[in-house]
Amino acid sequence: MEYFPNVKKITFEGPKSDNPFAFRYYNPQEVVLGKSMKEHLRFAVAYWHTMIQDGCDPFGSAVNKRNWFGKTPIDTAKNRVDAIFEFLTKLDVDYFCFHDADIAPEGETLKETNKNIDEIVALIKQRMSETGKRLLWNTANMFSNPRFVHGAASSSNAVVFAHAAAQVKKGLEVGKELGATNYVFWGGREGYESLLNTDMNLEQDNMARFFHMAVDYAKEINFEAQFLIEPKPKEPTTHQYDFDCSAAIAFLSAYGLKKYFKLNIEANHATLAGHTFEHELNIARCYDMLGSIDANQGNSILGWDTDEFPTDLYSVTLAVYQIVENGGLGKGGINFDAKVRRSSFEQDDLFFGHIAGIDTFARGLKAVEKLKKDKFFENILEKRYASYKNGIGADIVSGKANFKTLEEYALQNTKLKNESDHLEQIKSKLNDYIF
Ligand code: XLS
Ligand code: NI
Ligand code: NI
Repeated sequence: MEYFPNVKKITFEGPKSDNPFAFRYYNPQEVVLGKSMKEHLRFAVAYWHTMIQDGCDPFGSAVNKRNWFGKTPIDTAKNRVDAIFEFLTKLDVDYFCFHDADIAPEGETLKETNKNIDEIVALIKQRMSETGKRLLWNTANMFSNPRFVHGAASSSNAVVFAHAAAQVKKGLEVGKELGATNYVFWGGREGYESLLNTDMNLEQDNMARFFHMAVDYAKEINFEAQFLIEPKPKEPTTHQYDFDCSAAIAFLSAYGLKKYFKLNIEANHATLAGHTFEHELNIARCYDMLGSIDANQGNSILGWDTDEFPTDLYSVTLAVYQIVENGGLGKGGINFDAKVRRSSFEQDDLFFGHIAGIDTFARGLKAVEKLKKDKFFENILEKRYASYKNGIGADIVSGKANFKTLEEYALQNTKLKNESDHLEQIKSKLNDYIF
C-alpha cells in the first residue's frame, strides 16, 4: 500500500516555487564550501516523532490522522516500516533513527520483546537494502516503561539496572546488524526527582559502570559505531546527570570514558539548560566531542522540550557555522528530533515539517558560505585577540611568561587601554548575511 498518496518525490524547485511539496532552498547536488549540500547536511528522520507520535498532550487525547494501523500491534509495526521507507524515499533523506520501543511492540517478557524486535529488524534490513537508506543511530527507550520509574542505569533497584543492561546489549546487536553509524544514550530518567533520597555518588558510579559494560560489549561484537551521549538538563526528571555538554564531558572524563564517546547535541535541550544551541556546539568542539545533532527548536515562552521543527534561521545559521568549523559531523548527522504541532494533524504535515527544517538548514548553510568567504568571524576574532600575537601576549600563549615576568611587565606598563567591541555593529552586519 502507498501511505502518502498525495506526495511524489520532493525535489528542489527554487525559492520562487509555491509547490508545498518542494524544496525551495535545499538543492542536494549544489556545491557549497567544497561539498554538496547533501554531504554537508546528513539529514535523518526520527521514528518516534514521525511514525509514533499521536498528538496527545497532558490535556488532550490523540488527534493525528495516520493510516498505518493494522489489526495487531505487530501488523502496525510492519506497516510503519513500509511507511517510513516510503517517507524517506519521497523526502530524499538518507538516514533514520529509532528507539527499540518505536519499532516493535514490547512483549510480556524480555524474550518476547526481543523476538518482536528480531522480526521487525529483519524487515528493516530488507527495506534498507532495497532503498539504500541508512541507520544514523538507534537507542534504547529506558524511560517509558513503568519499570524505569526510578531510572535505568541510575535506578535504586539493581534488578532494573540488569534489565536496562539486557536492553542495551540487544540494542548494540541490532545496531551492528543494521550497520548503524552511531549508538545514542539519552538518559531520560538518569537523574533524580529529589536529592532527599538520592545517593548521587552511587548512581553516577553505576552509570559509569553501565557505560563501560556497553563499551566492552560493543568491542566484543565488533560494533564500530560512534557512541554518543545526548545531554539534557531535566524533564522528565528534576535533574538529569548529563545536564549539558560541560557536565557530560566532565562525567566522561572523570570515569575514563571520554575516548569512547562523543555528544549528540539537541537544540531544545541546550535552551532548556539555559544555553544557546551554538554555545553547546562550541563547547563540544573545544573538547573534540561534537558527534551529531538533534535538530529542533524550543519555544522561549514555554519551559519544556517542545521539539518544534527548526525554522529559526538565525539560530540554525550559527549552529551550521559551528558544524562547518568542526569540519563537519563525521559519522554523525542532523536528526530531526522534531514533531508537528498538535494542530497540524494531517499526515502530509509530516512532509511540511521536514521540508521546513531542511530548507532552513540549507539557507543557514548558504549564509555560512557567505560568512566564510568574507572571513566575517575570523576577522572579528583576529582583531579582538591581536594582543596575543606579539609582545607580552605572545609570551603568555607560548608559555614563556610566568607570574614574575608578568609582574615586571605590569609594573612598567601602567597605561592600559581597552578597545570597544562594537557588538551592535557586528549584530547589524550579521543580519545582512542571514536575511
Ligand atoms: C528527549 C530526547 C530523545 C532522544 C532519544 O528529549 O531528545 O528523543 O533524542 O532518546
Ligand atoms: Ni533528542
Ligand atoms: Ni529532546
